[in-house]
Amino acid sequence: VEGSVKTVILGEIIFPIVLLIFGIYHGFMQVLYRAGIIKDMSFLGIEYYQGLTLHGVINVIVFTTMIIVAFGNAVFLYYLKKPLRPAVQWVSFLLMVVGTLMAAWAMFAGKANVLYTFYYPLIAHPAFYIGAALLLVGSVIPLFFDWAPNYIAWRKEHPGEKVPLAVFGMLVNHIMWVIMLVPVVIEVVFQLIPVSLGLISETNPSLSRTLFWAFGHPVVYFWLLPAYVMLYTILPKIVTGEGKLYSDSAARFVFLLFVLFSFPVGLHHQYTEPGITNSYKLIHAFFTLGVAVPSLITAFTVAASLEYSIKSKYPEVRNSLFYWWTKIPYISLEGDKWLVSYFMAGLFLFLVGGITGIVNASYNVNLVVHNTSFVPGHFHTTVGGLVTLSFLGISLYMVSKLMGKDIKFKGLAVIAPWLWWQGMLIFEYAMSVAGIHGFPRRTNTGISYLNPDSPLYRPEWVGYAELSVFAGFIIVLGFVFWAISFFGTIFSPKVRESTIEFPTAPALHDEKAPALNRLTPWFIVSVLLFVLSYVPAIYDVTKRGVFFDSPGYNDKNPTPITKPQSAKEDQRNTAEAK
Ligand code: HAS
Ligand code: HEM
Repeated sequence: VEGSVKTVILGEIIFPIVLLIFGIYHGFMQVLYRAGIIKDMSFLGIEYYQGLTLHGVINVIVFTTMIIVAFGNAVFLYYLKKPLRPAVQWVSFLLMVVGTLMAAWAMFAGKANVLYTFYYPLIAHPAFYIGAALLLVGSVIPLFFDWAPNYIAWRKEHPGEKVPLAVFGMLVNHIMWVIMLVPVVIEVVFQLIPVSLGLISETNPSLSRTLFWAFGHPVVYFWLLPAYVMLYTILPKIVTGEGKLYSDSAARFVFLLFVLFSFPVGLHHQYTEPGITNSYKLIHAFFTLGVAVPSLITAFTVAASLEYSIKSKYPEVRNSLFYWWTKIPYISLEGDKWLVSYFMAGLFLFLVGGITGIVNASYNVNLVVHNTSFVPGHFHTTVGGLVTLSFLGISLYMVSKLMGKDIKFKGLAVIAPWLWWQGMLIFEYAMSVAGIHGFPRRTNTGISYLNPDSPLYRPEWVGYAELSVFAGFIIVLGFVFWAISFFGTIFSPKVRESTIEFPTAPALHDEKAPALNRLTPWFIVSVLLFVLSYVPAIYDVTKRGVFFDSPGYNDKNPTPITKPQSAKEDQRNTAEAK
């Protein structure tokens, strides 16, 4: 790979990773605030909710989106062997960078303390929303102008052949991305930007939350599926050097099940909201349990691929039930095996993330854990676990290939994911157990519940908060090890031609399954399910029951920052009466 497309892909990796340093820093600040080690509303000029917003937005909106686009570009380039268009790539990259910088300005200037979920009635500076919109627009451009045309051309040239699995997964994922953006774009364009610009003074917060979560849960699968692509294509190969994926059809079926079940689930974030009828929430609860199924199939297929590959290479463990686990190269410097550490550490974390996800999803059990630290415990082992580890691993891999450099400080790069795994596991334990005992999320507990001088003091939470500081320290250490290897590699001399290639496992079972290669029917059913599952909820929050518009608020003051409509109307009525 040469020329400007290479520069763009490298930019899509290095730019968000530089920002991730701030993102991780603010994660560490969070544990310090919550344990009362920082007993203040701000630190070094950054306020508590400002830091929490920076942490969430950088880590799960900017970092994930840009790495997914970079990985997608590399996947399409390598597997389809068709060039990407430099103009398309530059427009996409620059939109993402400019958008991110606009949103970053608003956040750093303290004008967007609205958290990464940014739904109403919290309201930010317009630069935050417009910046986020540019980032999202930039991220879909490669799909329309590079990936889809190349995919169509490839299919014409290879009639009857299956498109490579990695391309299939990334394509499905990005089409899902475009669909899930629809509700959040409606929210941003018709509710948030108009209020933020002062064009309207009130809007409906229940509607805003419902539109946000119609995007906010599917988006977790947008983060997850690229990691699954790596688990299906790369991991089985590198675990022994000549391993195989257990079943190609199972992998494709998994991606298609996500197409069906990722959308009708958002109400599981709103179980506690009185404005939506319970039975619709229950329907979303059932679909949520349904969306766990493709992950259970993945657990089976990945484990079967590992078992098959290890047992083929080491006949001495062929008859063992569990002993073959010991042959997995958890820590190995040989060839590409260092990447195994990232995937295995991620998988072990995801097992916990899956269990806690099912706890969250179980309607009545959710009432115990909702809005407690149980929830951040859950998602630091999903998006902060498997997803981040896979993305860190693949970023290091792609940078070394694209720049033609050897991986430097490989020893640190191999230990890093295990430190991350250990830290996140402890963090998850501390947050989840404390959460079951009521420890709240999104709260500066150091100046309230964990402050012995406060009437709110809850000593039973102190130990868990302190344990999460210890965990945070281990995770940060893991990140530093990774960063030394990453930047060491970038600044080392070039030793070979720049290229992009991915180790790819052939499939053991590779049947032709035409139904799994036609995307359109799956997406039609998916959109229908999405719309049908949301019609009653949207009706509830706009037309039925208790619904009303509200003025906007910021995080500092419980008084409205936009003028209430009713006051304006009152004035007009009074004026008319006069
Ligand atoms: Fe979640 C809240 C339910 C998956 C992220 N989730 C969140 C939030 C985030 C998030 C960010 O139902 C917080 C939003 C906020 O700020 O309020 N989640 C689920 C369920 C799943 C799930 C049922 N979540 C994810 C993934 C995420 C993510 C993936 C990011 C990438 N989540 C919820 C619910 C809430 C929620 C409620 C709202 C809570 C509330 O009250 O606010 C499922 O998709 C999980 C399925 C996963 C599995 C695990 C399979 C295991 C595998 C590993 C196998 C290991 C192997 C190793 C093979 C069933 C694949 C073998 C090793 C050998 C040696 C052999
Ligand atoms: C929130 C710690 C890394 C995503 C938090 C919170 C803490 C924390 C303590 C606040 C919980 C609350 O009060 O609700 C850390 C530490 C990290 C780390 C110590 C590593 C050193 C990550 C990573 C990701 C991530 C890698 C994702 C890629 C999030 C998100 C939130 C969050 C989305 C929610 C923000 C919100 O509620 O608005 N983190 N985190 N974190 N973290 Fe992390």
